[in-house]
Amino acid sequence: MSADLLARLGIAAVNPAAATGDGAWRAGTGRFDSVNPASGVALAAIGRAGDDDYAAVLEAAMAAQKRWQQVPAPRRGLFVRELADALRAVQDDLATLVTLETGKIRAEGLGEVREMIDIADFAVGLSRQLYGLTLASERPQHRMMEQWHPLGVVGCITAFNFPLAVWSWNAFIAAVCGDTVVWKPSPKAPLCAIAVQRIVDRIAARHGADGVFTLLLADDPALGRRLAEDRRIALLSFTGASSVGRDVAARVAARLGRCLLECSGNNAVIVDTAADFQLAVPAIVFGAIGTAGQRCTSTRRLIVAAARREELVARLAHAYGQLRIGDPLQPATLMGPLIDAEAVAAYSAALDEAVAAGGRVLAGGRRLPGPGYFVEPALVAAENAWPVVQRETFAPILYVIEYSDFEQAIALNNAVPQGLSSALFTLDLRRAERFVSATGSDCGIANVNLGTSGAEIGGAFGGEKDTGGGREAGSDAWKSYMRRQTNTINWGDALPLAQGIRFELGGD
Ligand code: UN1
Repeated sequence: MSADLLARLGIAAVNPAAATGDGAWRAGTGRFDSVNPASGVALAAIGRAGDDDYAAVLEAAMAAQKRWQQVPAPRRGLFVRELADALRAVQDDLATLVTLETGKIRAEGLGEVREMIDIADFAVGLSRQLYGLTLASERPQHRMMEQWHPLGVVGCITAFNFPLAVWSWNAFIAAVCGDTVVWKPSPKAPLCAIAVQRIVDRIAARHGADGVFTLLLADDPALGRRLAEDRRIALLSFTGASSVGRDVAARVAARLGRCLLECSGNNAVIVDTAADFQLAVPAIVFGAIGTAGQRCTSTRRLIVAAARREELVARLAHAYGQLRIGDPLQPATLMGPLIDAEAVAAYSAALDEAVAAGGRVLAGGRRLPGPGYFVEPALVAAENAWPVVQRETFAPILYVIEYSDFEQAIALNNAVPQGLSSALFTLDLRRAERFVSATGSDCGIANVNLGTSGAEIGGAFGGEKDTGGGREAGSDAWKSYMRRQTNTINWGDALPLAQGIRFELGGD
């Protein structure tokens, strides 16, 4: 069944390493495998992009951008609209591929493709709304305005956990903005990228969009570093761990380039004395175990009012005991595997470290027998200051931390290096507003009575501190993909200077 599906999506037993976006593909040098984390078995082999492939892709992206920036934005939107139609037509197959390659459950695979379609629809509308301001000039007979011009070639480095959606947040917005996009997907999810590039290949030529979306596949970090150091990359969008993001940012900064970072989260849910457990319990469980705890928005810390701790832990432990863990393709499964053996080792190491620090495992916490990289989600009584709690471990571990007064809960929420997402459960209006006020949560996302993950595309997505400060997807995140030009037009017959400066040339 999976061989048929792969063939329908244009995936062979051995696949190429790079696509120049005009329907042509390049074999690369060497190979690596894409592995199904639910079975540990290789799905297909992929070529590894080398120097020549890199050169060819960058050249194609540069040349395409020179043309593409001249296409009117609403017409650029038509390309994205047709991609959205094509995605709708294959959403079932594509969702299954997401599940096969990343192990996320089928409902989440479908959600991922839905997220692509949503951002495509958003980008189509945006293609008619790339507006600038007009401003009042201090000089007579002068007009001042801002224009937003295409930026250039955008590099897009994505992680395995959202192998499609995060690319589409960047790529569809960048494309309507007049940029071209070089994609370097995670080596743990290359087949998803190949399947999407095949769809792009079918559609691009009709829209004059050859080379707008290109692809480079490799399993070594050299390729990412190369993109970071390449002056031709006007913007580098990076999604992944803060430790890598820090290195990417330094390399991009050394050439005074721009980057857009979407790095680690360490997201907390606060459960207040006035919380409605009907909402809080399912939201916490989905936040902590959704995508097997491998979202940057996953709930990692539970900050609970002392008076409600016992009841909440009992309800969560009960829910954890009922979870159906297993084959992510089965509709009844709620949690699939971790991505690989390394992720299982990181899960075990984090639990050991928490226990050594004095933590108590309240539920779950065992590795499950293979094949595949399955673990039980864990609930661990912990303290916020422990180094293991301060770190992002990409696994379904939820640290339970107690608080006595609400101000302390906000302080605990903020007392980690990361600042992506946060949530508060309360029916108390004052506390809800306090949480989202300027001195409340310090995160890019702060929700009330819903969980930390599962953001809609319409909002700007990203976070502060070690999360990197970038904003992607909706709202005015498009501005990162364009360059702003300030224009002042003098339509009079005199040359008044700004700031009232008098500068009169002598003579008569
Ligand atoms: C990520 O994990 O990198 O808000 C992105 C969410 C998803 C996106 C997560 N819409 O959980």
